[in-house]
Amino acid sequence: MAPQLKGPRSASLSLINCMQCLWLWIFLFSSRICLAKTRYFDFTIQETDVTRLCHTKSAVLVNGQYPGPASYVREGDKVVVNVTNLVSYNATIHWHGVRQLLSAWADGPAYVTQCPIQTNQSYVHRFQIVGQRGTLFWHAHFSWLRATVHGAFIILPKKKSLYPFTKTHKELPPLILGEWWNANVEDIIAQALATGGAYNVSDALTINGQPGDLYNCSSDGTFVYKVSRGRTYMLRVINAAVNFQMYFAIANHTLTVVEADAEYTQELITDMILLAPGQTTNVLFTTDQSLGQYYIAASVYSPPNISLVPFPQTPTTAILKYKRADTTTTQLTLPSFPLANDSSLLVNLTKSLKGRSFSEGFYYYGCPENVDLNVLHTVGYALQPCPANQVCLGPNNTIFRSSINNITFVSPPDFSILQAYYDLISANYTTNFPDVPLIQYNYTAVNPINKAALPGTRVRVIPFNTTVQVVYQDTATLFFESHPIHLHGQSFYIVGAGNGTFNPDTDPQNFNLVNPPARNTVSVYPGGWAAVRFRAINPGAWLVHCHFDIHQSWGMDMVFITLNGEGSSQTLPPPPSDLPRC
Ligand SMILES: [Cu+2]
Repeated sequence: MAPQLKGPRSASLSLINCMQCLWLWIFLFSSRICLAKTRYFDFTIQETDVTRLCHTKSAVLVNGQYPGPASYVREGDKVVVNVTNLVSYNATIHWHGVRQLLSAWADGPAYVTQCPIQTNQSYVHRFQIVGQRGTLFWHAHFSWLRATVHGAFIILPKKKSLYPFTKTHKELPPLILGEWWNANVEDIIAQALATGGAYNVSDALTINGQPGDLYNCSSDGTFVYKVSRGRTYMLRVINAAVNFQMYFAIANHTLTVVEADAEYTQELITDMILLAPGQTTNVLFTTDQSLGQYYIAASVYSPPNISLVPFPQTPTTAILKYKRADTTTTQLTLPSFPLANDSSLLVNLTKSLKGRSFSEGFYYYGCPENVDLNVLHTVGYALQPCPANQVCLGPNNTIFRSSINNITFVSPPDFSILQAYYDLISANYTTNFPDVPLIQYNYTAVNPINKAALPGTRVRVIPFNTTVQVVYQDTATLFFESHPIHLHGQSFYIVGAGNGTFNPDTDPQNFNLVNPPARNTVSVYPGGWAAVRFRAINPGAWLVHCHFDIHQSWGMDMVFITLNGEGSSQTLPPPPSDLPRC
């Protein structure tokens, strides 16, 4: 029989019990802290000399590293990043794909959620990783600084939570695709915008900042992945290139896709993957070949004729090196890539990539079955007339622009859209972003006459919890292109894609509402369309833009403002006191 405690003895024991409670409480509290840590990072944006292709230039880097430092956090963690800008350019850092739930102020696109961090200024980004895990990256979100200001951002799953795929022997260091210019990249975009013409294409594609063996003066730096034979590895592939989608493959090795844009997918076996700038893909592969060395390589996918959109034609390479391989005799071979303008891999992968079942709890919300707001956004090139007494280098003395629904985006100069919205200052944007193109025509017909776009800073305001469907429709205004459209603040489900002009009566019948992949960036078929759905549950101002920087610079951007819901869990908190001001 359990002792019954009474009287004074009981009281003294209660006191002891209370002390134990206190210790227990301290223990539980500290273990909670252990589970959800705060991760601190210091990013210093500075100029550092970098040599590639026998050419040394002063590049804008974070902490002197190219690519920048890989940041590892865990699902549930709080993240604190102090970014200090020591270069002469304005700068911001964007946490690409991080949902920034109730922390829109930390998202980073210049003049959308914050003014840029000016020279010798700092900004402490504070946000929490809520309900997501996987491979993402951070990059500058001002002008074209992200060409060299980028790095992996890896969210590990919660401790003791397993990956929903076969256990691998090891995770390899992340692999980042990029582009290298011998010239100063800020001069490249400044010149393009000043002349209205095309920009100077990059001098090399890169893997982890290195062009690889096929480029001049580069083989010494080629990145090497060392592996053991007979093992399965996971590789996190990130496309941080500025203006090009890329095919990616490992010679003689089959890839199994298990995650895209930090969302688990059903396993998809393929020889080759395709990544647009802004997209990430985790692949598994088994080292089942004979002891040797194999090229890991990437090559441009670009649908337009190369005379219209020139691109670097030499693949970038790294090396997969089996331990104990004889490196003196093995001849490395390249994977065989499709033609640069062959869209069949894009179509095949888009059709075959499936998300994992929502019931597994990996998803923040399931794919909306019903849509409150259904919009059509055309994406395409545009031409503006040349100002009087000026020479413009676009076709027939015009200025190259690009647009969404005939609006070519203009950044507000004075303060960010989110600040203006929060402070109820409406002067720097208007809320009349159209839900259908201003000019409706046969979007994919040959050479349509509509090449015009109205400059404007227009947003679309959506009430909290709205389910939104956007159909992105490519246009033939100049020529077809596969635009990678990126949504900030949340992922969307890619429910459909097709060639030609979207048919609102018949195409939705073929939508996948059962297991669509969730992504933050969708590659629209050239001369076709892509349909995405999301639920607006994150209050803030969320930029949508083409992740080709040249198209973003030319105005292929718009902003969704998601209104607050009810209560503090659905309301954007006030801006941090150190939010950069213009
Ligand atoms: Cu584009």
